[in-house]
Amino acid sequence: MVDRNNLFIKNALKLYFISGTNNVNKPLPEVLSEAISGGITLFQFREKGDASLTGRSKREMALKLKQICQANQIPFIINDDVELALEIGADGVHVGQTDANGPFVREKIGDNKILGISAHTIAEAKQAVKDGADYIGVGPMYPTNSKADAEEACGPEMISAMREEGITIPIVAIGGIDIHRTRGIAQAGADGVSVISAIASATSAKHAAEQFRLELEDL
Ligand code: TZP
Ligand code: MG
Repeated sequence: MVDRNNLFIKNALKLYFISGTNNVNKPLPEVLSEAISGGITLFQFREKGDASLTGRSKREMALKLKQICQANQIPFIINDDVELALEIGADGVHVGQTDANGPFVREKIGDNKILGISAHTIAEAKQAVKDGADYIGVGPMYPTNSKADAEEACGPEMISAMREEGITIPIVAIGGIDIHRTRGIAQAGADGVSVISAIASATSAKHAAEQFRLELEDL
């Protein structure tokens, strides 16, 4: 069972690493372990694109990644695949606007798993809150090459606008985030940053994660 109170989630969102096997240049379990030793606070397995794993090989990879997260007390979230999350006992599921809807996912996963929902607009954010999201992922903040069908970049202003509109649930920013963009995003009202390439494509995932943690330290 995972703690779903706001404070726990907000802390876990601080440095949220997302990756699939297509985002890395060496075995994903290795990159995940390095990123954990550098200080990531949450991990999402997001297996997308050409030649991505499916079926049994996807399940085996997910299990391996879950075990690494569990051994290090890092919550483990699966993108989109509710069945897989239930099957292997992940800590939560993240869905986008074109995936299964929030209430359906909440019904399936029950009250003991984290539900994350992507939101690009204030209306989507308000709906996500109603739909039982534990946190929302807001973006893309900046242009990104890591998502084929990404919406137009909205910038950290979208997060400040959501906060002004009374959205108080945990928010993590996503999309084109590097270390230099982290401070402005936190100042706009995000609880943390989520990144794919800044950690997955770094020469050292550990060093990249450490740099983010240093930047986030006093925020
Ligand atoms: N959703 C919005 S942008 C994005 C996702 C999954 C990709 C983020 O990847 P990167 O490499 O950190 O820009
Ligand atoms: Mg999706």
